[in-house]
Amino acid sequence: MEPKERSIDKAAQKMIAHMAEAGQQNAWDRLEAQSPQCGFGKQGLCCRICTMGPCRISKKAPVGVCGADADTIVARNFLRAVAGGASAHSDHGRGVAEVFVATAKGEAQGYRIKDILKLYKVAEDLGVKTNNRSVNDIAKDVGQVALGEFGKSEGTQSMAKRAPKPRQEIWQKLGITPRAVDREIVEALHRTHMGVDQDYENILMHASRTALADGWGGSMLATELQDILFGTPYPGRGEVNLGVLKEDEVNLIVHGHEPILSEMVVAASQGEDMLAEAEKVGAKGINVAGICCTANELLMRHGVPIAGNFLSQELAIATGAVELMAVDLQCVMQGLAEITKCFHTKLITTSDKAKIRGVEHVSMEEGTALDTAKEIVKMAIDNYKNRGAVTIPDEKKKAVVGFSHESINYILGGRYRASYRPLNDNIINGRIRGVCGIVGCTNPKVPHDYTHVTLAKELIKRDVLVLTTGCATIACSKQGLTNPKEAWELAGPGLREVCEAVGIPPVLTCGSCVDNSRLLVACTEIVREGGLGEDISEVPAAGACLESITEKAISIGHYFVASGVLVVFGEEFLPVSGSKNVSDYLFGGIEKDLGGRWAVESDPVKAAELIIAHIESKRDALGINKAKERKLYDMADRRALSIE
Ligand code: BF8
Ligand code: SF4
Repeated sequence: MEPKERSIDKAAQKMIAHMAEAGQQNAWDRLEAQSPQCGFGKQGLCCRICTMGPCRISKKAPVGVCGADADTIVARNFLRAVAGGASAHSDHGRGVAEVFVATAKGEAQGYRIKDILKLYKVAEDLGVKTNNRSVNDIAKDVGQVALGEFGKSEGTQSMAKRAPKPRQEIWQKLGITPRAVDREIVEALHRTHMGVDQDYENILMHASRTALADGWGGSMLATELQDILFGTPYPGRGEVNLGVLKEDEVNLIVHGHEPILSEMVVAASQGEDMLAEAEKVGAKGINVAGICCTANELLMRHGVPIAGNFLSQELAIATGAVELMAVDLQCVMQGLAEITKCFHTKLITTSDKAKIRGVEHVSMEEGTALDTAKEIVKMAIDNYKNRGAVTIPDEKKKAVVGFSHESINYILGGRYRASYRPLNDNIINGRIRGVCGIVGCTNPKVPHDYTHVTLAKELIKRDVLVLTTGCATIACSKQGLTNPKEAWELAGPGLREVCEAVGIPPVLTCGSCVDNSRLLVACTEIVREGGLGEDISEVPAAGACLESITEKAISIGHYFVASGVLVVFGEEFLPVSGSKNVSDYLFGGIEKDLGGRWAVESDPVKAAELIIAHIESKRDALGINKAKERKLYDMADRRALSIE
């Protein structure tokens, strides 16, 4: 397959060609080696839950050995995927909460509570008293209450109380207000054990509750605590793509998800001592760049450049310019270990939860975080001398990034009247038709970045404001869609007018995948501001991920659906087609219960049509689509108006 068919990103194309010439393998090659892939798995029809199986459902054998039918098996696989995704986000959130508590106690090296205003706000949400108390005392309690949210024995998720009242009532009526995060995940594994829950609707209802525990629990806690600890993002400039790597500096890439590692690496790399060390080896500086969601976290908060998204991780190594790649957890390919063997690049793992066989492990613990980060930076510097030939593609784009709920509020309304009013007003008057979240991964089964970028372009052209997270946000930034001047040209007239007036791009970068919780908060604020319905399901909004890979993406998609939003995935990436009943429920029936639903569409142009039709139908239902043209009165009108 030609590099152009593998990626729309010119930097990626160059590196793919370069790797092919050198006979080096990447994810696209391994996908080819795996083809054809199992058709049962693609449809969700393979069950490996007990050793009477594995069972595969077909016409010849319509039920498994235990009698489980296609509906049960597909629903069970779906729930297990949601539980896997929710566990990843939530364990990340728990990790942050632990560092948060340690910081408040003064036991974490190098960290401090940065956003005190937000600490007060989150304290209120979690029921922590703030009057006459020190910042660290409040933070200690906030961290401990947050930790409790994962495993508490009673009650429901505190953050879920942020949702609009009618939304909370829907969840209560269905009995799916999420309880402790751990409990929902454990129950998901229990229910999907052999011989337990065998009613697909009942299984899917718990999938909704588990996903909600992620969105309004683990992910939201992770985002909020990270903002307090590392700073709430506000708009700033940054650069994105492999061209951010520097020929004459020590390049250190941080890759993964938890900013606990990367924040300290950035801090360590800026120290005078480290810069002096770099000079000693002949480098002009230390260039830290990010890959995947860690990159989003760092760019949003510190303007640290992004080298690429998921499918760029191996390509970055193949430039030969990376002295060290430090990974923590999630979305880290084991293939990295192989490709680093061809270059001088040192790969190190840092999370005790995520080691790679044969790769050096440097354990990152909060008590010694800064020292460990310095050690990592020093390793990168020491490796500079081993660098061989370098091929850095000359591709990078400027981006304006850092759109948290707080910063959107501030930009739209100003410091003294921070509010979503201007956004709501412009949706109501039709300059902006609605809002769409484009989120998630880059899957080698479709051309890298293609669907995210095409969908975003189609939507902004039609005056839909786009909010992005995860690898999708990096894809859009690589094509200039988050650079205001470049992207305004591509926006429809109404959206362009609003964006120019406010000074924002029509595609907003909202952060990493756990930061999808920011989009839940944004939807809630739109409702609270008034004029666009009483519940999230009434807002002209949708979500999409046409290149999804992970269980995390399925959990995210499902918590949006369970919060009342239409979510569109690429067809192959939602493995439920093996059961008509499950598909019918997720694509239709669930809307009656929860107000949101799933849809599948692999073509981004058609997906845009689907999303716009949905947005317009929501506008119709709100009654904001009535033509408001000036009426020219004829004599009959005048007579009707005249008072006799
Ligand atoms: O959490 S978008 S490939 S990097 S899963 Fe992974 Fe998907 Fe990228 Fe971040 Ni999210
Ligand atoms: Fe087969 Fe049932 Fe066991 Fe699944 S649980 S592997 S369908 S026997």
